[in-house]
Amino acid sequence: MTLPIAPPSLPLSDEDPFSAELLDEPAPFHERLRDAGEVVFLERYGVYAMGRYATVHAALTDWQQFISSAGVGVSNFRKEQPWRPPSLLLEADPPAHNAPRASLAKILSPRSLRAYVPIWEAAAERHVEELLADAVDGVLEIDAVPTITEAFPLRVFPDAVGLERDGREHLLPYGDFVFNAFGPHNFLVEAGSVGVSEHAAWIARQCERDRLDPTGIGASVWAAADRGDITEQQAPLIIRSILTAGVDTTIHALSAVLHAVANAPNQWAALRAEPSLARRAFDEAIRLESPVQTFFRTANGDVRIGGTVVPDGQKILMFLGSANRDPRHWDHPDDFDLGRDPSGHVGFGMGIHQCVGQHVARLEATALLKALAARVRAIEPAGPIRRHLNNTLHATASLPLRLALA
Ligand code: OVM
Repeated sequence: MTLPIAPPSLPLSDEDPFSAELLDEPAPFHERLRDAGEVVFLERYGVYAMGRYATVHAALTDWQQFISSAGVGVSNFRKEQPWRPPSLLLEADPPAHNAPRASLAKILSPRSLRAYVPIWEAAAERHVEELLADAVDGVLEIDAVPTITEAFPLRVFPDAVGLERDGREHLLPYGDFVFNAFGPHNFLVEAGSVGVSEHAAWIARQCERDRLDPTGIGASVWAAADRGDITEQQAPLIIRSILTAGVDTTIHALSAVLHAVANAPNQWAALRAEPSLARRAFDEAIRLESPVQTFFRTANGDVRIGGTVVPDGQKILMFLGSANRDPRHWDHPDDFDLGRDPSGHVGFGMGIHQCVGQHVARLEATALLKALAARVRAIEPAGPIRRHLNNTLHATASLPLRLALA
């Protein structure tokens, strides 16, 4: 394969952001990337990259020049076949993007989700109560990943979508594979390939009308097809997006917020004193940890970014995680600070593709944080966090915590 050659004058980097080392600890690389320039050429992959807030934000909000329909991974749909039918949301531009987006945005709007608020709040309270029942002398040591950050979303989300019980264990590995597959065909894609066709087949079956509980979110996508908002061919692919993008992301975001409060005890105290800060805590943790680290766009025509021209068809890697800690935009960017307004972070993206499921994620997170704040006086690390490597996600394999009961 011949890779594009960078134009002279462009800053170059021979680092591999998809190596185990940089995926495990991306922050030092992000700083080098931001300092190298507005746009940097990654020689290993023959792609352009940006790590500064201003350029990442500008590209995300310019869907005409930074298109998604050629794929948002490193491989270019203009030249290669995608490994699965492209997403109608993530991998589409207007006008094709419009109807699926508008339809799903309505289904996942705060207003439509209101019915789930009391259900998820009660589920969070029960979840925390059951967990804390194992405390000894008012203290509980846990790995928060299996017991909270995976367990709670898996307790509420698949039921809300209306999935059958059997086979739900496919959800996490399927999502993990999709997020790996946006990156290069490296050791992570290789390892994840085992079983992916079974995961994908199960996911595809759950998108069928007859499989879905008639009261759930999946059924409301089919109802949109019945109204003519979307076509019957579009409905299953939109449900596939919900199942792909709605599980791993939320889980790793919940790990991010628990990791953040465990390492900032005064911020946990502030949240306990003012539980309405739960929403801000979640967004500040998304800013700080950026569970979705990167997405690509493709230059539509020769695209000028500051002093650089990215030629038509070239891939541009946007480092959301780097933009979210750019000191050119954020004060003390590496601190978890509930005193700041984190809005404008690009952890959910920005512009027409900004996360359509963000209200679902916020609802899960605030229900859980409020339930914990009511019962847990202090949270501290009980061992080092262990990362789960993924080409796109900043993910957590293990998060040992010590909880002191209120
Ligand atoms: C989709 C999809 C998959 C992965 C991520 C995502 C963050 C969307 O299938 O639409 O958005």
